[in-house]
Amino acid sequence: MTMKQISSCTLDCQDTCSTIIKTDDDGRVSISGNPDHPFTRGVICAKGKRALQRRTSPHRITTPLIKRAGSFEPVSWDAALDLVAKKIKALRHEPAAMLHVRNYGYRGVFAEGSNYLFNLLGASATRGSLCDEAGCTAFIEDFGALEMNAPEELLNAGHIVNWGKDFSRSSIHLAGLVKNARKKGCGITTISPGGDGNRAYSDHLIRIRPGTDRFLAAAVIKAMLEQGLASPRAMDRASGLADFMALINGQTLDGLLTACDCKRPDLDHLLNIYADPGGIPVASIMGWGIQRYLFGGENVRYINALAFLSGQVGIRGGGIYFNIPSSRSINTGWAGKAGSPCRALLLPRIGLELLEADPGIKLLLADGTNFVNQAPDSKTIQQAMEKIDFKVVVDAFMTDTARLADVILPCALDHEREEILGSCFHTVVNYSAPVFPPAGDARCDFEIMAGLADRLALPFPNREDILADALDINAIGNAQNHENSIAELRETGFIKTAHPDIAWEGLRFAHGDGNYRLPDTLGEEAPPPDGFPLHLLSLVNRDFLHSQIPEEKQQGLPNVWINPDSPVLAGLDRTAPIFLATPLGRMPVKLCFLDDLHPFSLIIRRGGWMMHGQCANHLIGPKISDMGETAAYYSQYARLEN
Ligand SMILES: Nc1nc2c(c(=O)[nH]1)N[C@H]1C(S)=C(S)[C@@H](COP(=O)(O)OP(=O)(O)OC[C@H]3O[C@@H](n4cnc5c(=O)[nH]c(N)nc54)[C@H](O)[C@@H]3O)O[C@H]1N2
Ligand SMILES: Nc1nc2c(c(=O)[nH]1)N[C@H]1C(S)=C(S)[C@@H](COP(=O)(O)OP(=O)(O)OC[C@H]3O[C@@H](n4cnc5c(=O)[nH]c(N)nc54)[C@H](O)[C@@H]3O)O[C@H]1N2
Ligand code: SF4
Ligand SMILES: [Mo]
Repeated sequence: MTMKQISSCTLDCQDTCSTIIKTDDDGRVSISGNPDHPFTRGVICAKGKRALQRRTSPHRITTPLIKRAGSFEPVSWDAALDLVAKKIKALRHEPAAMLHVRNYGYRGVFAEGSNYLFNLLGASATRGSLCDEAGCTAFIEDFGALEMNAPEELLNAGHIVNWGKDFSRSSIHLAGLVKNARKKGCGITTISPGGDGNRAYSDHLIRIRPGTDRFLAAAVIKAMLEQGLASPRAMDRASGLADFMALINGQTLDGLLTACDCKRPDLDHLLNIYADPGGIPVASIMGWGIQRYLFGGENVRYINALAFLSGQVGIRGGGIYFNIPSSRSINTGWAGKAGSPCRALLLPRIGLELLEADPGIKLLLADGTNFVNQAPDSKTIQQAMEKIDFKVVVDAFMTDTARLADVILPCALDHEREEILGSCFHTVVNYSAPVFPPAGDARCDFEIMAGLADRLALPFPNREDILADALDINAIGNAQNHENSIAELRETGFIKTAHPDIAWEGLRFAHGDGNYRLPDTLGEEAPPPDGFPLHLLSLVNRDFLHSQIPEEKQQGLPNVWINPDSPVLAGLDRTAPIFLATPLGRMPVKLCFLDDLHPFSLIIRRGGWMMHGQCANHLIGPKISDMGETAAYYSQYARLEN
């Protein structure tokens, strides 16, 4: 008889799919979507399906490893944990010398274990973001909190304006909703530098110069205000309106359009949508790409301002889609109760931060991240890592980061560990089940951290205590029955949480005065540095999550894409080897073409490993966005050369 177990994908992906793992009589295992899940409805992507192959991959690390004389040797857990504990003990009196680096390689309630331990130690941590803090901070500036309409409200939209989400790559369920909305007659406009997979999803495309959405949004706002088309109700609820109007009045439409390489018909198209007197609801979707720039926060704030001033916020079928906190209905805050880090180094410039840290870092523990590969300025990170006395990496693969460790602790992966997690897009809480025992000697992170705490004679909570507090009672609306809720979660794999479908109904915002905040600056775009005319866009890879790419898929030169009519191709010998170059260095690449890409943009798909010559992050400088201390990867300029 086939056995079915409900679980969930815990990859760092907004969709947070519920899964079913089937094991038949012959022991054959398969994974599919859980059809009962109210949001993900039985559909999962190739990355989620690959969990089974990753679990049994021949490249997987399944025993603890200690580096001796430059090579890794398998050791027992006792030997590995004793050594790590000894090194931590030796630094207990100087906690700042210990750095914990953690990202979202695994998510959930129990995944907070390493944060708990390092908070307890009062060690150094990181701050800033490789992902979405610029946008999140912009939303909080504007609205006072991160909120958005329920995703299903997209089906009530009359028009969807997509500011830089790649529907074909980064979220299959958002793509499904957009497709269904379109079937119901909703128009779709996409604004992007082109070269993405949005054509098949869109009725109208606007090609924009990378990093300049704030100017296009400001141009539409200017035209809207000049023509008296802004919503009086919205204007009434805005703080900073007079200064904002003065700022907009000081701009010319021509100047704004030139800054973003757009034309008057692009502006008119958007004006007709956002300020349609017929009153169709317009939903705006923002990808994370638009905020990976030096002015990433402002890009988001001007799009927000446009949607808000045109009266599209707080209504059914309208609103702005970006993010909700994925921990909204669960309690991941338990780790914070242990204490707090003594200082925080900036993750998007971690290489330089490590080199400059005073007091210096002597011990580093990284879990759930391949930051040497994924953060900008990888070579500097690598050099800085080599200077650190003792490095521990908790991972299941020999990544660019793991390779530099003195000790590797092998972690359990998806479907080998129990987890409760939320989504930053839908409002359902999922349960990820320990369907399989961890491969080989691997252990889940929570146990690894508990083992370290034990050796350090530090307290560590037990699983039952965390479970007892795992769900946010207000969100599940079930105050008397927390235990039943956990039982339900384990049984069905998910629990619905209560949340209003419409964000900001009545235009009451989360700021103290209840008002919306308009931006008061509009950052000018600096010209490209001499000799580096191309915007380097290191975009998501459809088939893999970040650097979680099987090594056998990383052969040959990495592809880069450019518009075949780009003027920068003149003078390039296409028959000779071609290099992608920035002021930081160069790497050999294979040239590919995309007709619709902005002529001064170059696309490389991110995630490839440095050791396989596939990673562009050593060519990307550690630039920081205007808000939220986020890596401004896409503000890197580049060129192609022989
Ligand atoms: N397949 C896959 N899916 C993923 C991930 C993955 O690694 N692989 N990662 C997950 C994570 S953590 C994240 S953060 C998300 C990221 O997913 P997305 O939000 O889709 O983010 P990006 O790939 O950074 O950028 C997406 C698009 O932004 C557009 N873009 C770039 N610059 C600009 C600009 O200046 N203006 C406009 N209008 N558009 C621009 C580009 O056309 C690009 O296709 O995806 C999640 N989903
Ligand atoms: N050039 C460029 N680089 C980027 C971006 C970009 O736009 N351009 N955007 C980035 C974005 S959006 C993000 S979110 C970050 C992602 O940066 P990272 O979070 O560093 O991403 P991953 O490469 O997925 O690395 C996660 C690691 O966690 C491991 N892992 C999986 N499960 C577990 C577990 O249970 N326990 C432990 N301990 N480890 C586990 C995986 O094997 C993997 O090696 O980087 C980004 N890097
Ligand atoms: S990666 Fe995202 S879309 Fe794919 S299965 Fe996991 S949660 Fe679902
Ligand atoms: Mo991300």
